Amino acid sequence: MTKTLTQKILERHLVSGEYEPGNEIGIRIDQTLTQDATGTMACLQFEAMGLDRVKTDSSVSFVDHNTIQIGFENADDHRYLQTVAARYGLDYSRAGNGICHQVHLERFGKPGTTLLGSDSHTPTGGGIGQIAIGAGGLDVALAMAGEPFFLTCPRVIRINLTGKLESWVSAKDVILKILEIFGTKGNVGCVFEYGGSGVETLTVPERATIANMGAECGVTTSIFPSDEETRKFLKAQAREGGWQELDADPGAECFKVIDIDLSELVPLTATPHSPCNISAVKELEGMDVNQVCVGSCTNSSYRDLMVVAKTLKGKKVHPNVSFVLAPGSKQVVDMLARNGALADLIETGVRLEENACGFCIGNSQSPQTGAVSLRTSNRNFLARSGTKSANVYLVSPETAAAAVITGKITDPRGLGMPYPEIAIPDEFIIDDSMILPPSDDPDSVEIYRGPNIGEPPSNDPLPETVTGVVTIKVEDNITTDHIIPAGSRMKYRSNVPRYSEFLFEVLDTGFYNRAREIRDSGMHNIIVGGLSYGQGSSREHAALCPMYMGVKAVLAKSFERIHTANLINFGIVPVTFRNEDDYDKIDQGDRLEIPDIREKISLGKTLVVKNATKGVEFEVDCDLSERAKDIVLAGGMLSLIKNKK
Ligand code: MIC
Ligand code: SF4
Repeated sequence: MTKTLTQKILERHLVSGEYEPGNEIGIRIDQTLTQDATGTMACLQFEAMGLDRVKTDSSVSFVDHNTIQIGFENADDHRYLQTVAARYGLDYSRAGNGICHQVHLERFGKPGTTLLGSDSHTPTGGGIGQIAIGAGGLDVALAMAGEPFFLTCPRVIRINLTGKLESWVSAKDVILKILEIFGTKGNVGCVFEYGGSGVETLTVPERATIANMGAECGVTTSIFPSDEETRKFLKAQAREGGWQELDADPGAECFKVIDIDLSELVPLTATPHSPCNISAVKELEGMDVNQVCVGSCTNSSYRDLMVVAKTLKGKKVHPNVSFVLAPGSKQVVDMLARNGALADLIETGVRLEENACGFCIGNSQSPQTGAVSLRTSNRNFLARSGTKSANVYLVSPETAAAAVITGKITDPRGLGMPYPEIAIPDEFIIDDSMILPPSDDPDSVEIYRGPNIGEPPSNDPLPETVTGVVTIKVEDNITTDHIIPAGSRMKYRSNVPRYSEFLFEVLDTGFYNRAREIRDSGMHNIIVGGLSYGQGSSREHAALCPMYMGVKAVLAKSFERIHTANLINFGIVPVTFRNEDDYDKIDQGDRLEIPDIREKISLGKTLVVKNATKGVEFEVDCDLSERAKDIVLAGGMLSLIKNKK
């Protein structure tokens, strides 16, 4: 029987269930990655499991998100993470070493293995033929403890690439095209598997850019074959030993097949405020630009920054533009420093940020009021830049560089200069001194806990009946950035009571006070959402903080994968409208009841929602696996684990 690459790797890692799309399966996780904004909670949860050592082949703890360090909180978190890593057997990539996905690809990723990361862009590893999946911190903590990761066995969408990209068109334009085709919703439970003759024309960093932003479509992951190009990349990273050839069998059956001729693609952009609002750059040409930001885990590789440096060599930043650059890793900067490209960039007038997420997560370089900001990052959700009125356009490094020169949105093909083709170097500069291995004497390591670090909050078992108030009713496409912002608020990630004050801040600053009053009056909070609720990040705080505020159920037209898992892990019931029109039968402030929710979930019976305010009732769905039911009934995974002890 012929198999997709996804099937081959998943089957090799299967520990429970059968490989059949739609089934729940459990897989063994070889590698994990965490980053500081999600990793502190994940490590606290790991510690609570009482193990001596991580059980994976490799677990890496990265510090790349909260590196601005205004106040003591983040530095304390970093120190905590460093000591936990030393004690429990994780490698620790220090602040300054780079963005988790970029560094992981460079120094750790291995074709044919599984990687679980507490960050939604973990699928970047698909660029070297890994099954790399983003998940909530608690799921990653469990994987670190050697537990399987449970997921819906995916349906494989094959994306056949043919042809070769024209000059000034690059990998970002490929994934923006894919976002135009698939959108950000309706792709839950699928994997994008790339193949076809066009694959060999793309280098590993380009493949990684494409795999990275598959996250915006909501797919479980994206994967490329591991071929000679992969070997070349790993060899240049002095890691050729980890290479193996991997591809789908010819003719392997897929859920869907689409063809993309790379030679037909043109420079594209995602316009505000969603990565799937796609336009050709040409159509927006001439629009004034205030800010250009190059970097993020999507486009901060050596290849990307070299294209920008070569395009800008000898030029100056346009007077109306603020040009920001956040390199992906220390290795990338090292390369650019030694070959002179960094000097060229400095000459242009660039504003250099640290090798970290930086502007991408909105904790720095927020643009001016109403700005047009061109960014090579992956998300342009409302207010993510830190400026709610700003309009963020997602573009390739080529399009970004063109705007730095002209001060306007410019199709880079019209720059009238030769295209700087960037080859993968034969050898990258290898210096892992910013990656600290675990301690040889773990028992001697004392875990550092700053005052900002609290215990993960606990939850009660699911009540017999949910009786509550609709604290907020939101529209379609609500992202985790809407639910709980990152940016300057993110420094409270280890302090759930404080961080919860910012819930839904972007949409409705009254949420927190209403939720607190309802919770303190002994009622439950209920959230009502539209289609694709919980898009975007893996941040489990979008479930953990609502749990802390007494939210017991979210009713939505549909949910995104990682957020559903997070809701379940924190004991919040994800309920879907059986009939989407019933969404209109609820308003914010309505009193709802979901009678006998415990019993009905446990027996798999249909749930009914009674709207006492409107005097109507309707049936809803809550399709949970037996495993998920146990978690929700216990009040979340941590309660379930405690009960089992
Ligand atoms: C993001 O890009 O939104 C983040 C910040 O990296 C998140 C993780 C987080 O919120 O800590 C993600 O993508 O999962
Ligand atoms: Fe960091 Fe941005 Fe990538 Fe998230 S998307 S990991 S914030 S660079």
